[in-house]
Amino acid sequence: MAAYNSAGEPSAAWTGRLAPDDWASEGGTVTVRTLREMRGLFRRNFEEMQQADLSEDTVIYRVWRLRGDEEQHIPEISVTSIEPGEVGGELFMTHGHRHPSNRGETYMCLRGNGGILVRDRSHIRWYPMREGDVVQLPAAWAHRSVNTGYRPFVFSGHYSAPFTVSYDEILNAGMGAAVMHVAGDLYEVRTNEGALLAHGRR
Ligand code: S6P
Ligand code: ZN
Repeated sequence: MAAYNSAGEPSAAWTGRLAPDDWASEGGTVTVRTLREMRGLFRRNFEEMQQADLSEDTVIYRVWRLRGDEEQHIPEISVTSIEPGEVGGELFMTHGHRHPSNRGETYMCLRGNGGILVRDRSHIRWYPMREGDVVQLPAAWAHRSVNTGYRPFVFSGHYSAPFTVSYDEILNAGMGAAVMHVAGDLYEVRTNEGALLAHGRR
């Protein structure tokens, strides 16, 4: 984005608008992730899910992104909405990724209840979020968001342009922990080795 047009006048700002109830969007792009695209990420294997009658077309989350600009240091903004639900007890979540080494990110919860699972080498942490909570993530931390509630969990993410993240590491090695609905209103965050990291109410 050039700050000035060819006549030397300030150019128009980029604008966008998202209506998160129906995902009507002006500007920006909307990406929909279904269970089909989450193959291999939930603990329960895909064949079991199909037997459990969870359609491959089940929407897990949607992401709206409005571009930023690297040269002008305009950060990108995204809004993600994760549906409520679970797969074999594991609560609906995003794929998860890591950013390039010099780019962290700020998250803010707009609606609902959820949290962010983060991992840096063998350190795994859980940050629960409800409306108004902000979490700032250093670049080295891989992160995945999880809806722990009964309504959509909606949050914004703010990061340097352009959007370039690495998904392979999470696909191959996971986050090292899972957020499970255990009984009633309770959820637990447990490492792959079974240690309890956190628990809370949905
Ligand atoms: C980008 C930011 C979010 C996620 C979005 C979906 O840095 O963290 O916009 O991209 O929540 O998650 P994922 O793991 O599918 O990219
Ligand atoms: Zn991110």
